[in-house]
Amino acid sequence: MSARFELHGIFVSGPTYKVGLMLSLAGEPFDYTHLNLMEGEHKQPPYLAKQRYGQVPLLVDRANGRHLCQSAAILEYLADTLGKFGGASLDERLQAREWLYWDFDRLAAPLYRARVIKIGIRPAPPEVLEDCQNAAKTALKVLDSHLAGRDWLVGEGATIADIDIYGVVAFSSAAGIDLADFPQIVAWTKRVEALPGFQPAEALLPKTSREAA
Ligand SMILES: N[C@@H](CCC(=O)N[C@@H](CS)C(=O)NCC(=O)O)C(=O)O
Repeated sequence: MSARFELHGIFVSGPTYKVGLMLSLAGEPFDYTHLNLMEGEHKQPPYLAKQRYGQVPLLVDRANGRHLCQSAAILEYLADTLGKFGGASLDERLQAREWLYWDFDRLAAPLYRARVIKIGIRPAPPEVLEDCQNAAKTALKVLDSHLAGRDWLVGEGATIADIDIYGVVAFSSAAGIDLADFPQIVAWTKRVEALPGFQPAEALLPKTSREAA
């Protein structure tokens, strides 16, 4: 029998990793479909019919035929449908959502831009790289301060806020940012990595398609 979920993505994609990580932490096996972004597979009509933005990730829920886009919205969907990592109360749920918005507003974009410049996908002058790294570090400082004296971003356990933001922070070093300057974040990443079902990006997102084990 095939797995309930099918994740479409590419191994370099932080947003794809977030969704793979959520599924793995929730104990949900998933089929993985590798998309060749270099060849523009994500802009072809068959894919656009399922993912209107022409991006990865795309999550297919075979239990009901839903095609889900936008990693943060997918995390909320999975929290709702699987009953995991959604927060223990309405207040926690709302706070987790705040962090998802904050991530996209302040952290994910500059860190992603620094990473693609650094690894040579989108060449840019050194001052542009520095601007992106500085913006990401400003956001990381906010995160580091928030984590002082607490184990998780919201409440007493891991939520989709932790999963979402871990999926960005995990690529800091590839963006040329040293997390040693953010000790609370380093301690928190270790807590995330100790969760049952945790797997790093390279284990969850192979370079070719793969069926659930
Ligand atoms: N806000 C979206 C961002 C997705 C995104 O930026 N995906 C990138 C790969 S990491 C992509 O598909 N890029 C190709 C494109 O935009 O054409 C999400 O969180 O799902």
